[in-house]
Amino acid sequence: MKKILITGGAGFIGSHVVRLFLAKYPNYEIVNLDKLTYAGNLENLKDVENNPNYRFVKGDIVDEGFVNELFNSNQFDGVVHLAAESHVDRSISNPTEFIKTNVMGTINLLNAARSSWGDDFDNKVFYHISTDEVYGSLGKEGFFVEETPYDPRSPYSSSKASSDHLVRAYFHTYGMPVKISNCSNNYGSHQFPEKLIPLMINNIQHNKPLPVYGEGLNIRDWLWVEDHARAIDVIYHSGELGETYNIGGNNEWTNIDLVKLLCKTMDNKLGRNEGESEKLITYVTDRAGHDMRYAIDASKIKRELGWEPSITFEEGLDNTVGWYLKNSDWLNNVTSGDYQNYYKKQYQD
Ligand code: NAD
Ligand code: TDX
Repeated sequence: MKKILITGGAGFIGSHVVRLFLAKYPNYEIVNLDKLTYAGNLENLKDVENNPNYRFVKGDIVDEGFVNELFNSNQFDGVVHLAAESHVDRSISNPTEFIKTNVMGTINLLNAARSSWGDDFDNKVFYHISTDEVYGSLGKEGFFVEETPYDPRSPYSSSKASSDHLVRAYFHTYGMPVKISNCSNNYGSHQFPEKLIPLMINNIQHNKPLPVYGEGLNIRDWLWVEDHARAIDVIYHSGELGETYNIGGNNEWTNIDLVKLLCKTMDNKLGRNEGESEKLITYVTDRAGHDMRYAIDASKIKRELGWEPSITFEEGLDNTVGWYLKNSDWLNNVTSGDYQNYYKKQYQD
C-alpha cells in the first residue's frame, strides 16, 4: 500500500481528486486533511466515507505543530496539496487569511514533508495545485504558457504565486521532488456557490438577480472539474519532477455570454419560457482589479502526457446544471447560515 496525503479534499476540486484516486488505485490509502472551512464539506465525500482505504483528518495546515505531528505519525509516499483559500472576492475583503493558509500553510507542508523524508526522496512526490491567475491578465490576444512571467494582481493570486515560488525554491535548494500545475477556471458538481457558475444556477432557480460584474466582458477559460482531476492524476503519476504543467479547457467565454447560456439551459430544464431567466441579469459594480482575460495554452500536457479535456462545454454544463437541480438539498445546506451574511455583504443584497 502507498499512503497519499490529499489536502483540501473536502473542497470542490479536492473531493473529485479523492474520489478518482480511491476508485482508480485500490493499493492507495488516501488521507484527506481538511480544516472544514466554509468551503469544506464532508457531504462532498459521503459516497466514499466508508471506503476502507479512506481516512479523514480534520486539521489546519497553518498549525505547524499539528502538521509536523501528522507527518511524524504517518510515512506519506506523496502529497497532493489543494487546501487553500480560493475565492478572489474574499481575498479582496480579507487578504491576511489568504497569506496564512496559502503561503504559511504551504511552507508548513513543505517543511514537514522534507523533514519526514530526510534525504530519501526516492519515489516521493510533493504535488502543488495552483492556478492560471498567477500569470496576471491577458489582453485580446495570446495565451499563458508555462514560461509566462508571474504577474499576480489580486491578494488571492499573489498568495498562490508566493506558494508556487516556495515550492520551486524547495526543488532547487533542497532537491525536493516537487511538481506544480496551473489550471484555468473549473466548473462542475460540489462547487461552493460563491463562484460564478453555481451562484448563477442558484439565483436563477430562486428567481434572484444575477449579479454580473462591470460590463460582463471579462473572459475565463472553463474546464470541467473531473477533467482537472484526470490531469492531476496524470501529472502526479507521470509528470517530471521540478516541472510545471498548464491545464486548461481551450474554452473561452465572456461572463455575459456564459450567464446567458446558463439562463437558456435553466429555462429548458425548469420548463420556463425562453428568455425568462435572462430578465434577472443585473449589472453590478465591477470587482476591484478585475483581471480581463485568462486563457491557457495546454499543449505541453497534451504533448508530453497525452491529457486533453474529455467532454465539450455544452455536455459539461448540462451535466452540471442537472447535478445542482437534482441536489437541491446540498445547495440549500451550504447556502443557509453564513452564506447569507457573505452574500449580503458582497452584493449589498
Ligand atoms: P475550495 O475553496 O472549494 O476548497 C478548499 C478546501 O481547502 C476546503 O475544503 C477547505 O476547508 C480547505 N482548507 C482551507 N483552508 C485550510 C486550512 N488552513 N487547512 C486545511 N484545509 C483548509 O477550493 P477549490 O476550488 O477546490 O480549489 C482547490 C485548489 O485548486 C486551490 O489550491 C485553488 O487555488 C486551486 N485552483 C482552483 C481553481 C478553481 O477554478 N476552483 C482553478 C485552479 C486552481
Ligand atoms: O457574482 C459574480 N459575478 C461575476 O460577474 C461572480 C462571483 C463572479 N463574476 C465574474 C468574475 C470573473 O470574471 O465571473 C468570473 C468568474 O469569477 P469566479 O467564479 O469568482 O472565478 P475567478 O475569479 O475567475 O477565479 C476562479 O478561477 C481560478 C477560482 O475562484 C480560483 O480559485 C481559481 O484559481
